[in-house]
Amino acid sequence: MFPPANDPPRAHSHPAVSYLDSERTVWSWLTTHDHKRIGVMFLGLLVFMLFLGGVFALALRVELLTPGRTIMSHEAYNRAFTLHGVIMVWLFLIPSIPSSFGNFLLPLMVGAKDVAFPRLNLLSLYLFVLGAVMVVWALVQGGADTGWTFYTPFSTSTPSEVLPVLLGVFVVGFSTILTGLNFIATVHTMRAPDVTWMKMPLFVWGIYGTSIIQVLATPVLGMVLLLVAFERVAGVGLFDPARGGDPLLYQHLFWFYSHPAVYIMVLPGMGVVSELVCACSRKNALSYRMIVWSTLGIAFVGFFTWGHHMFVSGQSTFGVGVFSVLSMLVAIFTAIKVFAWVGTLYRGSIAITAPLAYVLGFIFFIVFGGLTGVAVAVASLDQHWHDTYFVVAHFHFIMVGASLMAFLAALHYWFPKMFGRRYPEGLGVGVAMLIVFGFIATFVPQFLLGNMGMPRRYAEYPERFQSLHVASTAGASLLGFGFLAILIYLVWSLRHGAVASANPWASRGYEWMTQSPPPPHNFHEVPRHPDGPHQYDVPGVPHVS
Ligand code: HEM
Ligand SMILES: [Cu+2]
Repeated sequence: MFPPANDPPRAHSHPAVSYLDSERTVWSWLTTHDHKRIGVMFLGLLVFMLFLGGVFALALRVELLTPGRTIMSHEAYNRAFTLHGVIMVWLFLIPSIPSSFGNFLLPLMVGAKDVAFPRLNLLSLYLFVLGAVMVVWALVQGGADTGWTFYTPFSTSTPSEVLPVLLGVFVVGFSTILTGLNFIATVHTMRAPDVTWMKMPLFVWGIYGTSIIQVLATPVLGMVLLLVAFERVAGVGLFDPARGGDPLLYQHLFWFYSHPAVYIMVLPGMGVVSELVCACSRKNALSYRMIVWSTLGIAFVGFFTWGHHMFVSGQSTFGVGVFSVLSMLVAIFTAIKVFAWVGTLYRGSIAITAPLAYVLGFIFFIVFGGLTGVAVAVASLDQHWHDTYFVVAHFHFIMVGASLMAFLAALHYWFPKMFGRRYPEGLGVGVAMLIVFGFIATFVPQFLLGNMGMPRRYAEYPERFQSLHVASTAGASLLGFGFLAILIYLVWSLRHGAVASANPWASRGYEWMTQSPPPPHNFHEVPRHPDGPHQYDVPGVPHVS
């Protein structure tokens, strides 16, 4: 592939024992304080969650193949889409890139030996496992049927297993907060001398922006979920009007967290893409500063747009107008990033690799997801689209099309660093194309369905919607095949892939300045990099033609 650029001489002459091999017992993994091991364990857990959520997704798509009942009862359908949403949002997307790649890479990228609080990091992992077990336990008990949003008063009155799910998500929230705190402290206190704020890797900026939202917004979610649990158990009237409560209060509190949370899901992916456009095109980031400031802008404005989820809830007309305009501000920040990425790629020396294929998919999907976001932020249009498949398609474009693509880009790009092996590149590119195609086939029909009036969360529908549903299910099965293929060739590559050099992409990032996989203490000496990690226009850096 690429010739090595800044391969450290030591990595070849005296390969030190790697973090994978330093101690081999299960106990040493379970009690480790090494951010790299914790990141790898998170990665394994998250891939399992993605698989579990994916199984429910496919079950839902099979049910929707025919207008009437196909494989499950209405009751089972409600439980399946709830579990799909809960698992995908809280057990996969929210922690996905920060807990796995963030943990593995952030200390390496700031030239540190570990995160600021290594023990707290291990606690985050345990809390995640505890919360996930509670949710999966509820699943075995029959599952909940509230949807991932737990809207009241249904969630406080349905007899399904809501309580363990609420508490499980609450516990996972703690894991998120602790991880965010750890990253903020690490960025503030542990950067190597050359890692100044304005020379910090763009992925680190993405994770930093995300951490701020995690720390500020997640407590609101934790509180409101506890209140729902309290209402269920103690019967006090907080949200249920029959008991004197206010159901809209719930929606405000929930979306005050959950709108910013969509940026928890997408900012890390934006960080990955900002990092990869430079490495894959051999060019400096076009407007590093704009990328940084728009990251912080998104993190800030994201807190003031929650009301766009409540346009049809009886909000004041003035409120609707304010939330509509504020929502559009977010789109401006996103657009700034898109221009910076496209401008970076423009006239770069580009080699088609799997990470680049996912990055291009990401850019395409976030543009469409973002533009349809602006469309639903127009309150008058949202009267028509609210609670239809149009919204389902909008958020899947961003959550799957952008966030998940970025996760896959990261997985391929950093795989050699994490495991010291390469995956088969040609196969990777082929599967990436299958996935992008499967994604388009799955979600474009859903925009059309929504615009024709197909409501979301329904197991049955009029016959005229069937052909589009069949197209969507066909696309989803391609996606399923693609993910399975990735799982198979990456697991194969762990043992049989070609051995990776320290810097197989000829990247300028700090993480490539140590051997692959890195030694337990990351670097033999503090890495120096006066040019910064995104400078490709310096003499001696190889270009790919
Ligand atoms: C950038 C990442 C984004 C993500 C991850 C995202 C995610 C979501 C999600 C999950 C929902 C559905 C919530 C539910 O279950 O009801 C949603 C709905 C919505 N989004 Fe986005 N969104 C993003 C960007 C945007 C942007 C930029 C805008 C506005 C400019 C926007 C406007 C809306 C509106 C108005 C709704 C509510 C539609 C309705 O329920 O009728 N979104 N989004
Ligand atoms: Cu929102």
